Amino acid sequence: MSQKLPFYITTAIAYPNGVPHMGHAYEAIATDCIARFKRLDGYDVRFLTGTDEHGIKMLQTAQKAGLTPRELLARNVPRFQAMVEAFNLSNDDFIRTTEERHHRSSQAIWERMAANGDIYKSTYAGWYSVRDEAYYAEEETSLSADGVRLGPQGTPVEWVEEESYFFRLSAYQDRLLAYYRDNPGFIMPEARRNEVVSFVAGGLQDLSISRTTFDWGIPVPGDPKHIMYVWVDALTNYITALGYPDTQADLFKRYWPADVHVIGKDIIRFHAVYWPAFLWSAGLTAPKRVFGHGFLFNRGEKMSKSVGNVIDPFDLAATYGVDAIRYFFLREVSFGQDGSYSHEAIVNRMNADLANDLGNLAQRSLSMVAKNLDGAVPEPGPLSAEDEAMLQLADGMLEKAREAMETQAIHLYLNAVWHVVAEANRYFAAQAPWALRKTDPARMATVLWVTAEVVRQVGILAQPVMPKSAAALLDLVAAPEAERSFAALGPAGRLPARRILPAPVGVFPRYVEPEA
Ligand code: ME8
Repeated sequence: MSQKLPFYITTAIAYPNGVPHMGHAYEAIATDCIARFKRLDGYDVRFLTGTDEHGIKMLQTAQKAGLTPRELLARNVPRFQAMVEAFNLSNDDFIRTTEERHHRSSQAIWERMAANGDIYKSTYAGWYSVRDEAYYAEEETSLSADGVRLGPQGTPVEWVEEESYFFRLSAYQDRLLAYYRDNPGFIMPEARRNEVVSFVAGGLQDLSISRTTFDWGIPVPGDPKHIMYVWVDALTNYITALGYPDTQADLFKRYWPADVHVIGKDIIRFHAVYWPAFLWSAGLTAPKRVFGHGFLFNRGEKMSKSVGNVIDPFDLAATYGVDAIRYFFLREVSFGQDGSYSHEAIVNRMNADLANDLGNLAQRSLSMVAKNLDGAVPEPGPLSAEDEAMLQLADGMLEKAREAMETQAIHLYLNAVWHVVAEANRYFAAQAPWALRKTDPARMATVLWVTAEVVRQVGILAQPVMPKSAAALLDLVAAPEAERSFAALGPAGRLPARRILPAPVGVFPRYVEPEA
């Protein structure tokens, strides 16, 4: 077995009651960036994504379209799988909750929770939001101006009264609070943690975990008139994919507990309250971290089908390119905060950060190597204070990036890398190697070597965010496959003199507005 440290990371599993929207793609891209970063940093990474296919929302959407739930899935799930391809995700597995392995696993966790005395039968009478697939206490709901009762996320709730199994969530209040206290990094970012702590400290009600009025779900073991509440089955996906209920399975032993569940802020309660309690009840350990990212808005407005501003991620990728979109969202939005996007903002990042700052730096320096040095990496002469300072900055990127990624601060990792890109542009302009060509060719060679070395290191560190373009950048400095991980950063991987470089080609296209 690998000597590498394991790292297990997951996205939420999306409801395929519609096609994927940019919020889904955003979560997937961010999680992929973290997974790739950890892989390049020497971890044995397992990355899971998938689809959440049960529940009354799926059933109602299918009925409205005159379809069975399975027909609706056949229509939409391939779109989520296509999104995985289109955005170049590096997931190791794609779980669908209608799979047999998942039914087995969900029934097993139920049986373990029941055996632990945490499940009992009673009657549920209370509010339910189909859109959120969530039960809410009366005091969490309110009446809208037109008399509709709404849950805390603004979605309509309906009154439900039926026989139901309950999970003894109330019994876990103290243990949850102790877990939050002893593991301050469990819920990130901090605003989300405070929200959860005050919810739990306010007192926990037992949770209704089965329904009898529809049958699109996983039957309760021994009482198939009941189907499981969709969130019991949904959360279990994270262990199904590791082989649960076989806790001796290689994957389970190696990767559980998860290092990070990346999810949106609207579903933090399920992950940070219900999920650890279910796991403890079943005799398993809680995940190490739940990271609740923010919501994306289109020009500051919430995406909604009725407003007609839902952006198709496939359209965005086709218009600007996959890597440009990945870069834009991860650089522009502080991970954990809400973010907004617009055509102008995307074009600005593409042209300023990518085409100008990074693309031109590579193009200008490497085309001088091609023209003046027959495409061979020069032997650097004695290094000036400016050269040393530039190299030191480049060598320092990894530490800053790592520190940022310890807390999933993807934007800070990218800031650290692009700060070096900006400094390298300043260095290149100040050293003016084109002017040295005649006056001091040895000095020109040194400046070109330093710049190419910075391009090499930036190329390595840009791989998690822009896998294809960064690979193309590394091709330009002829980096061998074995020297593209973080182990090749810093002095260890310095660009060797006399390496022959290919003719430089542009890697980052400038966005040009199509003719009206
Ligand atoms: O919640 N911006 O599925 P889902 C950013 N099946 N993220 C967004 C977003 C937006 N505008 N809209 C949604 C579910 N998301 C459950 C999850 S996990 C065991 C079960 C995020 O399709 C959302 O926060 O409604 C969630 O993390 C993910 O997309 C899937 O949302």
